[in-house]
Amino acid sequence: MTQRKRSLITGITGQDGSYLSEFLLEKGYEVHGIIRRSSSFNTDRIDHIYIDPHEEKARFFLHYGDLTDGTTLRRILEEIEPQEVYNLGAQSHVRVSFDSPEYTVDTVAMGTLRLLEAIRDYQHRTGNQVRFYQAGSSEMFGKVQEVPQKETTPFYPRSPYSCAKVYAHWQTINYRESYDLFACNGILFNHESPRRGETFVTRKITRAVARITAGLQKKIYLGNLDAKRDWGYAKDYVRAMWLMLQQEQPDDYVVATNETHSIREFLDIAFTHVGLTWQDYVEFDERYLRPAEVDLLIGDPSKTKEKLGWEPSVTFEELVKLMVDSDREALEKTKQLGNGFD
Ligand code: NAP
Ligand code: G4F
Repeated sequence: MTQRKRSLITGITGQDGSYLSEFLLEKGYEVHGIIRRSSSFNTDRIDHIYIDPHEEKARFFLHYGDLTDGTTLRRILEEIEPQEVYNLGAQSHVRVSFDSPEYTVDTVAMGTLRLLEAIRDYQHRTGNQVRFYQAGSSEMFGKVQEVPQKETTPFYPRSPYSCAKVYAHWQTINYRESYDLFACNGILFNHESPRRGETFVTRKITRAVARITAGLQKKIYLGNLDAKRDWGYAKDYVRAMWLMLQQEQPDDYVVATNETHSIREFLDIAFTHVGLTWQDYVEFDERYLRPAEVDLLIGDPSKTKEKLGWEPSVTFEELVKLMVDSDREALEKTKQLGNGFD
């Protein structure tokens, strides 16, 4: 009998970690994830796929650990012996990275280095090959040097978060070239979903639309509405991560839709979808501005399409509407349960 493939995911409780887990389970993998100890539950996004590990059919396992704790990363790696490692863990909020730069860099940059070192030693000691995915970001292009941005576009990071991602990107290439590690960088442009964290602008807007239509909120306070992003659907993007690790050679890939839209356009579709005009509800709050902004992102995914056969399946308009609909349905369910409605 052939053994199941084993994968290890850091950041499994996040948006992408949850979709990637579902994807890998469907492919027949045994999925292991690293979660952080928290004083309250932090597994909302993966609760629906969790099975008691005592059950024979269980293929989904969680391990306590942290990217700032190298010893534990090593221990988990040795114990699980995964063939594929997806490094999705990060303090991933750009604005917050200006408030907590040291912690962000420790997690994003040093965390990646700790994991690469652990894999390097494990591979050397056992001779077992490990394939590594690094969750890189279009934020690395920052003050863009070329439009649209592709794999060869120079980086110009504009936040502690993106500086750390650039470090992780180059360290991943360094380990590939120095130690013959099968290591890939995905350079992913913004990707969203109903599971997107509530403080990222897209989800903040779609949640507000749901709450405004339910009479629970009157205004939404936002920062810069002129920034433009290349927004795709998270479920499509985790498929690209997996495809990268199935190739004959490791490489780096841009994953994007090749379309860009402003926050204003996002607001327009979201509010119009429920028959409202966004200008009646949006207020400015400078608290949401960043010391340095990334004005325009638009990715050229030609290489990814050609080499991985990857295509996005959801348009920008569909994405906005599905997020609004999902937040409205979630609120309706809460209402029926009588929670949060006085
Ligand atoms: P997310 O929803 O913010 O999830 C981040 C995950 O990292 C969570 O599981 C979080 O755990 C975990 N984490 C945070 N600090 C950690 C630490 N010190 N040790 C271990 N785990 C830690 O992010 P996402 O949107 O899924 O993105 C996944 C990855 O792709 C991130 O690396 C992000 O920077 C990168 N990325 C995202 C996008 C995007 O548009 N979504 C685009 C490009 C790149 P808790 O649940 O306990 O907080
Ligand atoms: O939704 P955002 O916070 O996402 P941002 O900064 O583009 O970063 C996300 O995508 C990156 C990929 O490019 C990831 F690497 C990163 O981890 C994260 O997932 O902000 C988008 C834009 C920004 O220009 C911001 O200034 O929206 C603008 N914005 C305006 N008002 C706001 C707000 N952003 C947030 N979060 N909150 C606001 O009230």
